[in-house]
Amino acid sequence: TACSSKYVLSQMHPMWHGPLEVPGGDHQSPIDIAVKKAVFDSELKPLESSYDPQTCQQIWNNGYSFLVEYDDTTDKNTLKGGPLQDKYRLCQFHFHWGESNDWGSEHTVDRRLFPAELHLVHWNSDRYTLFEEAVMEENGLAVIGIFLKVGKRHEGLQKLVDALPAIRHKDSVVEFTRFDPASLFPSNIDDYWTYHGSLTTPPLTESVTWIVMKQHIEVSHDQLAVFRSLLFTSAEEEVQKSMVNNFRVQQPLRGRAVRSSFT
Ligand code: SG5
Ligand code: ZN
Repeated sequence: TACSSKYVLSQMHPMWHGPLEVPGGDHQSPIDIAVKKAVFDSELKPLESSYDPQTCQQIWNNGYSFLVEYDDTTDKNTLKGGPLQDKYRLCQFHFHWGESNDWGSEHTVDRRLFPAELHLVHWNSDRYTLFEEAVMEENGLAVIGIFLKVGKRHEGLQKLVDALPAIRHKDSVVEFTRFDPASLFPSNIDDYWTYHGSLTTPPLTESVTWIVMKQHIEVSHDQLAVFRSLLFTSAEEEVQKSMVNNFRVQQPLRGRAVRSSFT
């Protein structure tokens, strides 16, 4: 499989605080989506998601981003359809953002950067029993990517924003309940791009079917400012570092196809 490739590359990354040995491959993420080069595929079905807000458990600062985690021991939050052959289970969602509104997303569209990007991470529960197992396998994960643009305040996002001051430092966790991840979807989820890629943080395994929404959501500048008040550092560290620019640099497409569900 793609993730078994053994060669290693060294790269500098804002989040990873220095050069890091990471497994390399030909199917890395994120990428630039060139709209005119994407190939329309009439076989791509609409996505079908079904989420239970009661399964939302906690929110934590893991030193890369903040994650909202769901109980994934049963099939209560599922994603199927779209480009997917199997049923996938939601385990967490998180964001990537910049220090200013001029950049912050991981994917770009015709080289256009967005101030932030939401990732909803799902694992294949038809074929695997644990997230940790799925992470290593082709078709193990499906991640939905949604771009954020600055505009009107987002009502659904505000409950999250209100919880952030409690997890300002790395490794802080608080209970977070009854949150519907679908409240962060754009109104049209039928139009998307899809391609095979990788996680954008270690372990960077090439196990991800990426589904990137064409339509963005709008959030206010003030809401993003609260994201930027989080810290990469733990409470014990002397020099505190703002959690900003927590995105990976773009990776070469290397002949991969990006398909679109729309013309
Ligand atoms: C994996 O990739 C990581 C997440 C990481 C996303 O899902 O999970 C693991 O490696 C656990 C075995 O990290 C964690 O959940 C911390 C334990 O998410 C982040 O680090 C937040 C940025 C990254 O996924 S992504 O490709 O969608 N960006
Ligand atoms: Zn991510």
